[in-house]
Amino acid sequence: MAYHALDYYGIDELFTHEERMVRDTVRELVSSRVMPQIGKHWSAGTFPHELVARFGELGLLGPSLTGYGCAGISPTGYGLICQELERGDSGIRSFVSVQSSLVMFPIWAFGSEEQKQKYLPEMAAGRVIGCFGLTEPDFGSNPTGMLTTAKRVGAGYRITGTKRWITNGSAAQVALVWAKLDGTVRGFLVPTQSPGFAARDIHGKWSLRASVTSELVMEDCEVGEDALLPGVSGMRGPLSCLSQARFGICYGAVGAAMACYDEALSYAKDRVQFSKPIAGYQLVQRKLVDMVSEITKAQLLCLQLGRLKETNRLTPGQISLAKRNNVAMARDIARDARDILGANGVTDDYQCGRHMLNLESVYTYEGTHDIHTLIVGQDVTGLAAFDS
Ligand code: TGC
Ligand code: FAD
Repeated sequence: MAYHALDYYGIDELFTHEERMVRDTVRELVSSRVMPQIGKHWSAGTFPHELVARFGELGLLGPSLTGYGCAGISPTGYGLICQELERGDSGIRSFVSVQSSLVMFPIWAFGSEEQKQKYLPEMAAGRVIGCFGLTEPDFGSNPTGMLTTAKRVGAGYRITGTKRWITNGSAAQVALVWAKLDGTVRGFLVPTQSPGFAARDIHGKWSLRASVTSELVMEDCEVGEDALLPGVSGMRGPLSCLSQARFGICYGAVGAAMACYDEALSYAKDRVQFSKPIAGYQLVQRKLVDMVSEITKAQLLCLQLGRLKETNRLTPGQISLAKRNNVAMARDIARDARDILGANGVTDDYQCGRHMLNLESVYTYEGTHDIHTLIVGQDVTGLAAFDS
């Protein structure tokens, strides 16, 4: 089925020529390379690794970073890349979010010159894959409580602990592991071949099936002095990375919603029940119009989010508000699209069921919907409601 991207308010004209070019390139890539095979990968629970080199060639990895082989496009351009990739599948966008925002960004922002030279050009080309280890089995929404520790030994560090739910975990050559060194959270670039490091995949997911999700186990894992990210300490380190990735997710969720709307509209125009296509019935039109309304609002939110970021005015609270709104919006639209498709909507002949299940993970990761409620709640009231 040809894809018709919803743009009810002509928002397209508010993007720069370069942003439109990048978006159209990724849209075409998703149509030609992702859509024909994503259903198969999702069913098999495999990630399409063959796409990674192409992402590198097109400059989609770390795209808004400058230097070191990165494309240096605008934050809005990065957002549009996420939108288009998630139109294909949330797992594909996750790969790019983790590589770009959660691993390349902190190396670029907090790494030594040697670390930047060593990792960034290889990661931009897709020859080295990274993962981001923050969450632990008992510390998800509250990563500050992490148990993973690093101790100084000789000319390096010994890391001990377990990270869980780590995207790209077993596919990565380098893991950015957050661990407490003398009680303070620090970032360590751990080569995954290091002695004492193991990545075990988590199976049985009914969401983000076309994405690698792993547990990282570090038992006296020894790394060199050069593994420590020198430029940041405390929770500001991982939370700064999350701000970058959440920004991309705000756009990505819109892409998933646009895919579901497009499928539902096309199906409703074709599917005849009683005397006419179901698109001609008021109740179905109400669902489609609600989708147009919510997607259009989310697109405008994203546009302003990008412009605020480009002028260094974007706050974590504003990102949380958009992550919370846009992912919930996409999750609702995926479910309504599935409803419009009737029984066909529960089969993998159509994509809305896959998006619906993927969006359950997106609703939870990078801060759950409720945690983002509390972040914005704290921002507007000045009172934190996370604890007690
Ligand atoms: P808090 O005491 O408020 O702040 C600690 C320090 O961090 C600073 N800060 C931020 N800096 C940059 N960006 C942000 N968004 C920031 N938020 C806070 C803050 O100014 C302070 O700095 P300093 O210098 O004064 O020390 O933070 P807290 O430790 O109490 O945390 C509160 C809370 C609940 C908001 C935080 O823990 C949180 O966001 N929890 C949710 C956990 C989460 O989102 N995990 C995601 C794991 S990664 C993932 O899911 C990847 S999915 C794969 C994919 O992306 O596709
Ligand atoms: P919990 O924190 O146990 O939350 C469970 C429920 O309790 C939620 O509804 C939550 O909103 C609620 N809750 C928690 N605290 C409060 C509170 N104070 N007030 C009110 N309600 C509360 N992590 C990484 O570090 N790197 C990755 O690459 C990564 N990839 C992921 C990929 C997938 C597919 C998934 C599913 C997760 C991934 N995660 C990753 C982990 C993700 O960030 C966590 O799952 C998320 O932060 C939530 O933590 P949790 O699952 O432990 O849930």
